[in-house]
Amino acid sequence: PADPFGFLGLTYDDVLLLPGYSDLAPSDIDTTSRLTREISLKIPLLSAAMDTVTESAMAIAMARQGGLGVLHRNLSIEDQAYQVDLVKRTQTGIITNPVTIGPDATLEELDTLAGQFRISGFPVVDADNKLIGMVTNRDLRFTPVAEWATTKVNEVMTPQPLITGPAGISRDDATLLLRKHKLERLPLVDGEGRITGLITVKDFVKSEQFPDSSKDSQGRLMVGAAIGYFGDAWQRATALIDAGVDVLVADTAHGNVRMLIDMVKRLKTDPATRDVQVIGGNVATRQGAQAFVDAGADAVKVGVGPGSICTTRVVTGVGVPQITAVYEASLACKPAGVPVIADGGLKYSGEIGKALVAGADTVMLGSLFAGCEETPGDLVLVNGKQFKTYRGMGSMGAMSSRGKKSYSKDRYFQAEVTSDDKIVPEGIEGQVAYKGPLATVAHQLIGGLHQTMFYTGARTVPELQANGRFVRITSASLKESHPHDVQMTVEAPNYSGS
Ligand code: RVP
Repeated sequence: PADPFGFLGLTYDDVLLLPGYSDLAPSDIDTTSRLTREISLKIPLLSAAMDTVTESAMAIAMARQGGLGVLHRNLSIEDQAYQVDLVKRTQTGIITNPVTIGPDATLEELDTLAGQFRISGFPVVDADNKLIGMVTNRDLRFTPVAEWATTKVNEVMTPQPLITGPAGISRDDATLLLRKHKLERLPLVDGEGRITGLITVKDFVKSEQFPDSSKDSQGRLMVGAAIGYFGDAWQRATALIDAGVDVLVADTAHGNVRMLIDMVKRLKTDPATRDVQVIGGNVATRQGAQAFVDAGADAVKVGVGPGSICTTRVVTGVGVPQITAVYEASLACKPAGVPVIADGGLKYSGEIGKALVAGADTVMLGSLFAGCEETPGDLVLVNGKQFKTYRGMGSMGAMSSRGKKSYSKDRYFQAEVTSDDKIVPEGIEGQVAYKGPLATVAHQLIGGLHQTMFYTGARTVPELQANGRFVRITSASLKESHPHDVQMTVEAPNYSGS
C-alpha cells in the first residue's frame, strides 16, 4: 500500500460528544435500542459471556432490567443448556412448560426435583399429562424425612378438584382468580384437563416490579448464550435452542475466520436453527463486519483487544482502537440494517453514548458488571474491602485444565493444546470492587446515558446516533475531564478514580 501506516485509530478516551440544543423533559428520553434484526431492548446493555460475569443469576437480573445476559460457554453443553432453562423458567407471569411430577414418585424424588429446578411446587400429572393434583414443599414438611423414600406423592398432594384456569387465560383474569381464592399457584389446563401452564403469585408480583424486562413472545425472560464453531459447537447450538435460547452469540477472539462465518451461515439457513437470532463476532474492520452481514448474521459484535482483562493487542500486536473499530464495522452493518454491538473497553457510563454515536446499537460490558452480586464466584475480602474475581476468557485460569476442564479455549484458537505449559494466554486474572446488586449498577449506567441524551438533545437512541457529533481531544483534555487537583475523599457510585 502507498501508506503502510493507514489511518489513525481512536478510542473512548480520544473523543467527547458535543453538547446540543435540548428541549426535552427527562421523562421524554427513551433508551430502547436494537440488539439484533428482530429484537429490541429497553436498555442497550449486555453482560459479557465470561465465566466470572454471566451465568443464570446474572442473565435473569439483566433481562429484568431490560438488557440481556449472554451465558458463557466454559461449561459442558448440558450445563449451559440447563442455565438457559433456569432463565426461561424464571419470573414472568406464566410458566408455559412447568416441571411436573407423577403420582407414584417418592417424596425423596420430589425433594431432588425441587432442588434441581429451584422451585417449590409441582402439578401432579398422570401418564396422559392430565392434572390430578398439586404438591408443594409444604406437603413435605408433615412427613418425617426418614419416610420420604417410601412415601408417594399421591399420599401427600392436594388432589383434584383444584381451582384451575383455561390455557389462554389473560393476566387480569388470572389475577382475579389468584386473589379470590388466595392461591399461591394456579395451574392452567386445556379442554381435556391436560396441564398447559402454571402461574405463581410470586412471579406475577415480580413481573409488575420489572416493567422494562426483556421478554420473549410467551412472556418469558430473554437470554443469550455463547457458542463457537469448533468440535461439538453445532450440538451445543441445537441443545441451547431446544432449551429456549433467544440469541446465539457465535464468537471467537478473532471472528474473521472462515469456519466461524460458515457456522453463522449454517445457523441462519438450516430449518432447525434459522429462527433463532444469531450474532457473529468479534471483528474490528469493515471487511470483517461485511463477512458476517453477508453470512446472514442478525447483529455483529465488535472488539479486538479493548477488554480490561485482554492482552491480545500486546501478545499479538493486533487490534483496532474501539471507537474506530465500531465506526468501521458500522459502515458495513448500517446499510444492511444489521445492528452493531460494541464489546469491551468501557470504563464509565459516558462511554455508552460515545459507542452509540460511533455506530453501535448496544454495548457489552465485562469489568463494569463483574463486581455485581449476581455474577458467579464468592466475595473476596482484601484489607477490609470486598472484591469479586474477574478474569479474561483467554487467561491461564480460564483456559488451563487446572481446577476444571476448559470448554472454551477454542475462543483463542488453543483447542488442540493439551498441556497447560503450552498455552499462550491472551488475558489476565484479577479482581474488581464489589458493587452490590446489578439493579443499582445498571441504574447508574443508564442514568449516565439519560444525561448523555439530555446534553446532546436526543430523545431516542436513533436520534442520538443520527445527530451525535464528536470532538477529538488531547491527553491534556482527558486530564481536564477527570477530577483533578483535588484529593477525592468520598467515593461516588459511578466514579472510582483511576
Ligand atoms: P471489559 O468490559 O473491558 O472488561 O471487556 C469485556 C470483553 O473482553 C468481553 O466481552 C470479551 O469480548 C473480551 N474478553 C474476554 N476475555 C478476554 C481475554 O481473555 N482476552 N477478552
